[in-house]
Amino acid sequence: MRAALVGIDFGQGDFAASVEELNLLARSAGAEPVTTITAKRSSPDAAYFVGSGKADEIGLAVLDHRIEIVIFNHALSPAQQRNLEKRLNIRVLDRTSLILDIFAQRAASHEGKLQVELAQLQHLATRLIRGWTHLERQKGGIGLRGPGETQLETDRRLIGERVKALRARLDKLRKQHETQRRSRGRSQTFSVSLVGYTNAGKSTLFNAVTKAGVYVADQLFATLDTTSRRVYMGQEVGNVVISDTVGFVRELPHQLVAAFRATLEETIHADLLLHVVDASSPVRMEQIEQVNLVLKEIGADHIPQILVWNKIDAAGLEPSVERDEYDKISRVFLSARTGQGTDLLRGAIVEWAKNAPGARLNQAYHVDAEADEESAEPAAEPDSSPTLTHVGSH
Ligand SMILES: Nc1nc2c(ncn2[C@@H]2O[C@H](COP(=O)(O)OP(=O)(O)OP(=O)(O)O)[C@@H](O)[C@H]2O)c(=O)[nH]1
Ligand SMILES: [Mg+2]
Repeated sequence: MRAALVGIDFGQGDFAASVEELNLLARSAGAEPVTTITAKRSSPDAAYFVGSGKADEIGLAVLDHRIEIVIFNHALSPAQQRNLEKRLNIRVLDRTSLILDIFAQRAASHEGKLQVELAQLQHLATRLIRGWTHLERQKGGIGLRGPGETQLETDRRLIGERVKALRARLDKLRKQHETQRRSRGRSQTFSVSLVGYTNAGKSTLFNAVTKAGVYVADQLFATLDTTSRRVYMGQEVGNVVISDTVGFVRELPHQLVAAFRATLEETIHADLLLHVVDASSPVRMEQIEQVNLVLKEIGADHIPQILVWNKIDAAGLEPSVERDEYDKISRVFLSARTGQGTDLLRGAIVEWAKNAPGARLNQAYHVDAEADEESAEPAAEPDSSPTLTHVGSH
């Protein structure tokens, strides 16, 4: 599908990089960007987001390049989207819808699909409701209820019901996760979650460390579902659980963050986050900041992090480890692709796991951990003297 990209420079951040990212997002959604239209503004226009002159320029580009869809690098209000579609006579997509669309295409698991549908419906609902109040105000009089409005009301009610059903099902799944996590908590397995900007190389690193065959691709949001693997890290710490998760992006639609709470549960409850950074990206610092913002939004900003500077092969860096002022490992430089430095990361995980609260217990426990997780009864109360109980029972 031939697409025209529209990016407006409001003088914030790295504009070129953000347009380049829109290009990647569009490609990841299956579109083929053939032209990019940019402009500078101090604030968005209320009616068209861009000025009407710019809108006409977009209209010309649509004809010139036989464009099938126009994609904005911004969140458009329902009115702006409608006005643009009318004026340009073509489908207009905003950044939020684009990301929702990629997620919808990628969702593979039952849970992933439910989460995406919930986010999409919530996105749609705000548009319907706003359209509805707008119509209400316009008509105002008694007896002027047209079939259009009745239809809207029905749509809104149906969406409301579906949202409720989806929430209930996701809630049930969330409780199941909680049960699984609690049983793991009982065995005190140290848990590590890979987080980071989309395309940073989380899945590649996950595969390198766990030998799992998770899908890796040079596209945004290749991973949507959380995959966890138990990895034996040697005598001292026994097993740790490592999870690969969905990537983050600048201005991740908040409906998605909320909907993916269940998927991100592993992250929220991890003992340690491996924050994977594409060291070869010129906007890596901005990406780190964006990831930390999302982590804050899901309540995972208090979990200790190791910054993993990945892709050192592309960045021309050497594998190494950096420590903070408390002598804790804070950064590891490696290449998930070539494997350089992955041993340093294993060492870092072992060191963190050894020093974690409950580490001794895990050590005494690791031999039977696998069997115990399967048979553990759900929602056990925390033990008051876990060390003795667990060591004694084996
Ligand atoms: N040069 C280089 N490329 C890498 C390295 N690690 C990953 N890549 C590439 O980066 C791209 C993204 O890798 P993924 O592992 O899918 O990234 P991800 O963070 O899981 O991405 P999402 O799941 O989409 O959020 C792929 O093309 C990888 O081959 C590395 O160490 N060096
Ligand atoms: Mg991935």
